[in-house]
Amino acid sequence: MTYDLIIRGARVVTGAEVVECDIGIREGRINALGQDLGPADEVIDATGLIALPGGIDSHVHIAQPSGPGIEMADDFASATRSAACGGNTTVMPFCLPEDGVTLRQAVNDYHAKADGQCHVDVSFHLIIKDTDAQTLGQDLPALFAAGYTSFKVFMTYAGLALSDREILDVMDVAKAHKAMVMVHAENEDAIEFLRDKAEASGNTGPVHHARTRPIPVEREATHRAISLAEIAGVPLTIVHVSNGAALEEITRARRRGLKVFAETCPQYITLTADDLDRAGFEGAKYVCSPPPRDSAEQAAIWAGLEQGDFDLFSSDHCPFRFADSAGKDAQGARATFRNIPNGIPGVETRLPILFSEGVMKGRITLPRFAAITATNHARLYGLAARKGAICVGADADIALWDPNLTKPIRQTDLHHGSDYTPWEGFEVTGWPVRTLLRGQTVAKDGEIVGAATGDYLSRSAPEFLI
Ligand code: DUC
Ligand code: ZN
Ligand code: ZN
Repeated sequence: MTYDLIIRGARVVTGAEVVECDIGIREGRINALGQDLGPADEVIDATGLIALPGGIDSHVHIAQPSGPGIEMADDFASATRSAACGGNTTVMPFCLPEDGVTLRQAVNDYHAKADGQCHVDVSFHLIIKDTDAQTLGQDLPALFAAGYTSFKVFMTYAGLALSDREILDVMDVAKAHKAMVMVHAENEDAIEFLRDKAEASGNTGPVHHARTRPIPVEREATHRAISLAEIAGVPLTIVHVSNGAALEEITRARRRGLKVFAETCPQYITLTADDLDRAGFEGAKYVCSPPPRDSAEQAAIWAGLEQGDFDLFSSDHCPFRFADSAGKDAQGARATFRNIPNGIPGVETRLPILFSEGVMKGRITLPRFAAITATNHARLYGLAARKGAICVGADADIALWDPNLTKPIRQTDLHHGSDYTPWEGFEVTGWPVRTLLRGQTVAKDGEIVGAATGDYLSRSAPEFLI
């Protein structure tokens, strides 16, 4: 039998093992793992490289409505170019309905933005901001059946935050349809109280974004979200966990037997609130929610990563341009942090940062890296078997990594639509040098290759709910 492609000689990360073997690919799928496979139409000599499952970034925001006059820096073309160059083969953005638009219409509009534009595969989570009968009784069930099997609810942001009762009603629908609930856990009333006080005292610079969202704001909401999920009888994922106290709520719930999954992001192991205190308006570049904390909390997050408390490591890519009145320099943003758009770019740097700081520094193993950057994302969001692992039968979504390549992160090397990276100058050892999507090279040596061949992925229920 002739393969379309053989990747020869890499150290291949297959589930719990790392083995030196060939990967035989036919018709876009992994057909064989073994020694001396052949013949093939094409051979990639990957000696000295590491073959990892293509990254799945299950938490990104692309072309999401962001309020009057504000524009996200990425469309689907630029975000997925950036994703591919960063070693990813699937991204999962959120579909947010604008006011007065039904969830179904929002999904249709979002597809129109993505169709034909994507350099990696994509699949949409839904954001539930309306809990009317049409949304919960009709739109959501129909969308679940059509393969949109996860959605996010917010406990913060005026206009987006749901009450506890609303969250319970949404969870009840999730239970009936075996969908995954993702929660943004921060207490809106507490933030509003602290924000009003800060502004009244003239504390209006970017660092006060972090100071008005202290750890108890997140810890309390995490505890409440878990309690609501326990009452409703559903599993849930707490996204972007930033600190040890919130993580403790999760590990405690798990010890009681609850199915609570935890996600963290590069900003919580590498940035601190001091970054929001940089001179002038520079701190705005680091405004995201929850905010980066301090070095003690970074250590707590690392401990969670090392001990296996985190299931998911995502970017929360939410890009705005810095020198732009439609971005971080929005109207009123210099007058008060309240008006600074929330979010930072990171889809291209997520994997290199964790590889360098985690794998190369001996904190996590390669199989653990694969689990929290790809495999678990596929399992928790209904893509298992096809995505997230190098195994026979799966799509040939593979990133080849050079563990000896050292270079700093530079905005000039990145492909996102933002005009800065929060990690400018951050030294990284270990970079993805080639990304293959269903056996086709989509990025090589930091540049995109070929046309936009990404597909839309309809999903099953999360693995543990089937
Ligand atoms: N939450 C996110 O998940 N992303 C960006 C902003 C936010 O609050
Ligand atoms: Zn969030
Ligand atoms: Zn997010």
